[in-house]
Amino acid sequence: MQRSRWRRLRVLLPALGVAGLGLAGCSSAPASVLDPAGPVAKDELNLITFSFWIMMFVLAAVFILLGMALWKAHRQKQREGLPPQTEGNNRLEITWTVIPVIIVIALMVPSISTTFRVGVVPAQAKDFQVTVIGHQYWWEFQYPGEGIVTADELHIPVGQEVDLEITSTDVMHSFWVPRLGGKVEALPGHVNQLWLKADKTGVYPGQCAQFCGTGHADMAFKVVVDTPQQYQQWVASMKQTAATPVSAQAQQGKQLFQQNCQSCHAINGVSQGAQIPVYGTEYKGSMGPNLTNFGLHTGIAGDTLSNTPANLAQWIADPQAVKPGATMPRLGLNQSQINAVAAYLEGLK
Ligand SMILES: [Cu+2]
Repeated sequence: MQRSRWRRLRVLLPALGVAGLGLAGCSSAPASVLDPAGPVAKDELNLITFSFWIMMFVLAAVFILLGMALWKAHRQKQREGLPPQTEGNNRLEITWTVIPVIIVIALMVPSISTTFRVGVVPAQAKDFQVTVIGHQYWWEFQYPGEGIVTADELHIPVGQEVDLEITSTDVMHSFWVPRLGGKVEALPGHVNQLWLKADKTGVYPGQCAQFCGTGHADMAFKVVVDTPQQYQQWVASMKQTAATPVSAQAQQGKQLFQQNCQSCHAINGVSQGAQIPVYGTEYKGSMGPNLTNFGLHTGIAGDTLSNTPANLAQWIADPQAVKPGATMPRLGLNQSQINAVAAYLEGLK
């Protein structure tokens, strides 16, 4: 009996060790809440850390008491009959009522204060509003102050408080950038607010955190945190009319785009209406991601593929094969036409 117990322990302990090492690896993941890069995420990590140590304390107390009880029972195994029966121990009952109440209050006070603190949008964020719209299965970012629209890559300047007005056009989504903080539902017909600030430049992965349909797992995006100069350059490039393509292949691609794609996708200066995106209004080409400056994007198809001509051609040829559930149809183009569209789009930068 005792030998089989040891055998089980011999399997269990290394398994726990491997699980521990695996969890320790979480902190270096690119989308980890344990590696915050802004004040909201830091505030939230403080709460996570505080709650974690309280729970570790409870876990340790339970295991120590359990160990003591087992040890005591083990030493007394020769005893026959029932142990002394006690009932109505007031001191014990008060202790195991008061201690959990104290623990719950200790968790409740910082939880409520953090929730309210991060919920107050700072005045500076009012100067920088972005409308975030969840779609099955991609994210639209509208900058009403600048009159620009982009998809799946949210550009913000470093050190700037950003006010995100989050909504959805179809089902419930959830906007989440683990390293910058917050996780807010995107609901159709309702606008939720979330503010963020990034302390360091870089690229921060985001993900839809609410199951929204078949393509949910492929509904990723990036927050690109630029220096103020880089951000201004990006804004200027987004406001420009798309350059006329030079190569014959890209020219053919533009024609094919206008024949096959522009009823769903807008490009500044190419499809009418692309320059007047106003929140809450439908404009020509607003069904799918706005493709202005497409060549600058690092990811495509909800950030499932890196943006290369070959990947783009693969995506155009059969969107369902790349991202099951995607609403983009197969256009029935032949390979040379697909390559032409890819060449045209990759040249937009
Ligand atoms: Cu979603």
